[in-house]
Amino acid sequence: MKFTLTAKDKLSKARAGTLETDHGTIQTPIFMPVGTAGTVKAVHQRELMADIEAQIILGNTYHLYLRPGLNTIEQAGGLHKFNGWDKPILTDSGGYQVYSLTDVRKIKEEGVTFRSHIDGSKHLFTPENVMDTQRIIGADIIMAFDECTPYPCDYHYARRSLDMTHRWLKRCCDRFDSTGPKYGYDQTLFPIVQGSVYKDLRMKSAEVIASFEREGNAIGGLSVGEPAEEMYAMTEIVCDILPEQKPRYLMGVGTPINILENIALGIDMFDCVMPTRNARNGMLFTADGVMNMRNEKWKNDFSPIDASSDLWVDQQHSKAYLRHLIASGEMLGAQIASLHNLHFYLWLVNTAREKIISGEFYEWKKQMVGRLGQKL
Ligand code: PRF
Repeated sequence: MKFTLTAKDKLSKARAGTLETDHGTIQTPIFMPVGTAGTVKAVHQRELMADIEAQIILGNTYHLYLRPGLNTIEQAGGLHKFNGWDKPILTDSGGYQVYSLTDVRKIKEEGVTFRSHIDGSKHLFTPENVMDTQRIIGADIIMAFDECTPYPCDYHYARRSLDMTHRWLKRCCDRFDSTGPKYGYDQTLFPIVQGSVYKDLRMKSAEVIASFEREGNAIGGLSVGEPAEEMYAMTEIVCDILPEQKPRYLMGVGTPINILENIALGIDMFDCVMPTRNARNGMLFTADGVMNMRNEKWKNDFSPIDASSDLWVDQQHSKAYLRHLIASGEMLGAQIASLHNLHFYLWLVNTAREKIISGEFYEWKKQMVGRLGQKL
């Protein structure tokens, strides 16, 4: 993997770059649609490529390990072959899903014991077996096994958890470095900074993570319920310590405004379920704020879903039609809304990139944050 910085904004810490993987080049800053179970929910791979122009998608170790299981993915020749997506894939380690999706769990030095949310069966994730699992899934970028602390989190718990996440990271690296890729293309491991909302813990974690000298670094444990200002403060502290020449990935963030503010602080990569999950509930993101498509006020509005968009469905279909589909629980409603939201998120990060390169990012961001904060 190779990361090259293309441009740096003068009035903020925003950067534009390129990240080269064996499955293609990613232009940063980038948003990665979430494809938890090997599918970006309600969006076909052909639409991801042609309509949304997604450059990389995410998969989840936790879900793929439980279903379809490693045997099937390995026999298919890896996740790219299995799901027919031959561009880059990043997998999260399960270091978040086991905490957010399973309630029966034990966190010990060895790893985490949990029960499947599907059939209640018992499993153990360790730093070692999670590396092996992600080798088999075959993602281009794989994530370290961490503990994402909840919010709020007591200082002493956050410190103890952080120390364990760092010890787990050493075990992740040892295992990852002593095994090779399974399918002939390169894989790389990103470590994850934790430390809750405590400045000293975040600084310490960023220093430890940087000292591992991996090809990219991630920030976890944010966007878990803390006020946005606290999230930005932590991102800023951490970005000042993480090496400039390597990509920085902020996990699970966020709203369009969160994305712009974090780009301004030096983040290069994002993922979030919000555009797809909210789409399925009838919420559309636009440059002028969010629209709730369940609202009566769209009932007889026959104007295009988004007149400013060049996405086919945004021009082809009216707000009234989409409202009808969503209100009736029609599958096509979820499909159109998901396409729209992902297209908007990709437009947002692509435009941020263009503005960083042209030197207009700071002004544009200020103006966009104002527009995005409106209610339609
Ligand atoms: N750790 C991992 N995945 C994550 C997070 C984390 O802290 C977050 C936090 N927003 C989202 N996804 N492994």
